Amino acid sequence: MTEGEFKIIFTGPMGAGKTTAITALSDQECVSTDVVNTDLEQCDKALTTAALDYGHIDIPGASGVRLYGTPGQERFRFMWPILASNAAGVIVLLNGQHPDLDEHLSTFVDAFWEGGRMPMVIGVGRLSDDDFFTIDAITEALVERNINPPVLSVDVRRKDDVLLLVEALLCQIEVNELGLAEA
Ligand SMILES: Nc1nc2c(ncn2[C@@H]2O[C@H](COP(=O)(O)OP(=O)(O)OP(=O)(O)O)[C@@H](O)[C@H]2O)c(=O)[nH]1
Ligand SMILES: [Mg+2]
Repeated sequence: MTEGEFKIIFTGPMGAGKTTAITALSDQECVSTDVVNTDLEQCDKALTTAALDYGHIDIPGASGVRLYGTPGQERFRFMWPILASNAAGVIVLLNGQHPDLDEHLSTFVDAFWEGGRMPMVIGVGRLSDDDFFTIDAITEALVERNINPPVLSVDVRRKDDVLLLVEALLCQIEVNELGLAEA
C-alpha cells in the first residue's frame, strides 16, 4: 500500500451490490473475481464474487482509498477476515427489500464489528423514497446491540450515493482515531 493510503471494505449479502458500488465509484479499472452464479435460489443474478473486488479512489484533501469488496456467499466466508485485515473501516451493504434483512444485518455486523474497533457505516439499498420505516427498524436493531453506526439509504448504481457512504465512513474513522488518541 502506498504511504498515506488506506483500505476500506464493502461487505454484505449476495446481491446487495458490493461489486456494483465499487465499479460505480472507482477511478481506476476495477479488479473483479466474479464467476457464474450457480446459487440462483439465494440470489437471481448471473455472476457472483468468488474472492474479492478491488477499486481505488482519490479523495480531494485526503489520501487515496483502496476499495475492497468481499464475496457475499457464506461459502466464501473464509475471505472475510483476510480482506478485513488492516482495514480502516467497513461499509455493510444490505438489500432493504430482502425477507432475510434482519439476519443479514446480524451476520455482517457480527463478522466485521470487532467489538467496536472497526468504524462502520450501513448502506441500505432498494428502498422507496418514503420508506423511513426500514431505516428506523435497522437503527433500532443496532441500538438494541448497543451500537450506533450511521444507517443510510443508498442506490449502489449511483456514484454520488456510494461516495456519500465512503465520506460517512471517513468521518467514523476520524472519530475513532480521535477517541483512541484521547484514551
Ligand atoms: N433494479 C435495481 N437493481 C439494483 C438496485 N440496487 C442494486 N441493483 C442491482 O443488483 C445487482 C447487485 O449485484 P452485485 O453488485 O453483483 O452484488 P454483490 O453484492 O457484489 O453480490 P455477490 O458478489 O454475489 O455477493 C446489480 O445487478 C445491480 O444493478 C436497485 O435499487 N434497483
Ligand atoms: Mg460481488
